[in-house]
Amino acid sequence: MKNRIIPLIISVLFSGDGYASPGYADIDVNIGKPGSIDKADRVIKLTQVDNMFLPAEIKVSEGETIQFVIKNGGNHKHEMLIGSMADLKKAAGMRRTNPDAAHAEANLVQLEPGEQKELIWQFTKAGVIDFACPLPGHFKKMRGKIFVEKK
Ligand SMILES: [Cu+2]
Repeated sequence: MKNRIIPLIISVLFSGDGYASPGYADIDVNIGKPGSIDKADRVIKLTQVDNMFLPAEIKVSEGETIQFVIKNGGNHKHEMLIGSMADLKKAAGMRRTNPDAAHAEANLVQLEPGEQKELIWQFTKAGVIDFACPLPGHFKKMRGKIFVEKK
C-alpha cells in the first residue's frame, strides 16, 4: 500500500503551477481563504458591467488580505466567484441547469443592478487565481485573473 501512495504524492507535488491537473479537481489549489475586515491590507474596487469585470486583471502579494468592493454597474444581475478554473466551470455548469441554485458564500457575492458589496479574501500562496460571474450567458466573457506575487 505504501508503495502506491508515495508516487501519487510526488506526482501531486510536481504537477506544475499549483493548479489541479485533470482528475485532481478536489485537491486544494491554494486559492486562499476568507479574510476578516480587521486584517484587510487594502481595498480593491471592481466594477461589473454587462458583461465584464473592470479591471479584469488584479495583482496582489502573497499573504495579503484584500477587501474587494464590487459594484454592479450593469443592468442585469451579476455575481463574483473566486476559485480555480475547474471549480468555476463546475459552478457555471450547475447554474446553467438551475440559475437560482447558489446562495452567498465566502467566495461568492451576488449583486442586483446598482448594488455594491464586499468580499474579503486572503491570498495565502503565490500563483494565479481565477474569478468569474457564473451566471448563464455571462461566464465565457465575465472572467478575470488575480496574480498573486511571491513576497
Ligand atoms: Cu454576470
